Amino acid sequence: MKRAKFDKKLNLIFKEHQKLIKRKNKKVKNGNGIYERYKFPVLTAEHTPLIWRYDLEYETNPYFMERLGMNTTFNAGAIELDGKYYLVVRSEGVNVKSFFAVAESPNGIDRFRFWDHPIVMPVNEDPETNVYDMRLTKHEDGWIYGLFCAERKDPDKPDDSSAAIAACGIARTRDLLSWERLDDLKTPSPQQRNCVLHPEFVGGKYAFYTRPQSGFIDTGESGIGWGLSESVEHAVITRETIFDPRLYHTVKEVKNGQGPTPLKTEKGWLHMAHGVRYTAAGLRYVLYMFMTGLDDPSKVIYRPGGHFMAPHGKERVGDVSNVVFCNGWIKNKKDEVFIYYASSDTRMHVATTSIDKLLDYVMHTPEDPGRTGLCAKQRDDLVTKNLSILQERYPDILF
Ligand code: M1P
Repeated sequence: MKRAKFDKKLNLIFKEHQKLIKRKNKKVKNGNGIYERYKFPVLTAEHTPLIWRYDLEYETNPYFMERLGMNTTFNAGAIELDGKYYLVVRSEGVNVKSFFAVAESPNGIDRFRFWDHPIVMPVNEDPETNVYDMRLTKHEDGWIYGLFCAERKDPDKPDDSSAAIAACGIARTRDLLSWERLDDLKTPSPQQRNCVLHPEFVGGKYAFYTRPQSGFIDTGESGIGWGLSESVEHAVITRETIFDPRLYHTVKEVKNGQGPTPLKTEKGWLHMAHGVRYTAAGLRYVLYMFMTGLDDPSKVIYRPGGHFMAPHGKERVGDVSNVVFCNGWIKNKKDEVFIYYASSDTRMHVATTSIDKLLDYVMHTPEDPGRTGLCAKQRDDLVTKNLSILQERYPDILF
């Protein structure tokens, strides 16, 4: 390629990239009344800075090739700071290693722009091979904590090249720019993923949501767990209790995991979680919600039945298809809620709602009664009520 052509291409891709970053998002009309989805993903691999991917020196990249390609941007932690919306994104290169990178937006629904530099997370004495799925917590101790999965090869299974150990890595920051790495969380379980720090002290201790597992893939006796630690710098949980177990023939039949840090409301703590089921097409990940008590954040007080969100349309296809996953949401000063969810381990989306709507959803959606006959009866009761309303007030609608 001639120098002039190289320069032309460089100018063109920067212009195109800028157009993508500045693109306005649009609400999709006629949602389900609970939240609104948006037309465009908020972040894709194409949104990652060109300076992450290309070598812009003509002499060392005469064909203008991507030297370090990006594969996906997904499973982002989220936080609001001084009125701006920040995502700490699981950014995966084509070499399947993830790293964290900050993207910010002025309004939370579009114009997310990655910071120039990715986060080079400090490591402790046993550097991990991969990191992913950060949950951000503004803790009452004044720090912002990021809890994430730190994955290492299982040293006890040298012949199995897929055998891994997942641990909960912990880092803290004040500005998302510089990070202090703390010890990994120690719990009775050999594996941990989907760990989240509760934003308040409980009995003077740091409180963690956990997800113990017997193996990297096998969950064993699993579910969303809870444990307390005296210290966060050297966090150790000696007693871990499961308060939201996986359950036969539900959206969390195979496994589940706490999503983002729960949101405090006057009625209780709002939780988002993911539930996983085996199907003939493989695993299916959906989101579900529940509420825990203000007096005890590990006691479920409302449990709306079924999924809150499932993969929809184009969201169903990606690197790992049929997955929605959420580890970040933001409640702003107006009590609007921005739910950041990833589809199929590939891209980030936003859905918007409000605290009032989520409370209504969580407190008034009937629980899963557990078996088909009771479910049919539950629906039949609603039908009877609605028919009488229609006959009385909207008779013209009936046909
Ligand atoms: O591929 C779907 C998800 O699988 C894992 O989630 P879990 O720990 O619940 O099995 C994680 O690797 C997650 O990042 C991924 O989105």
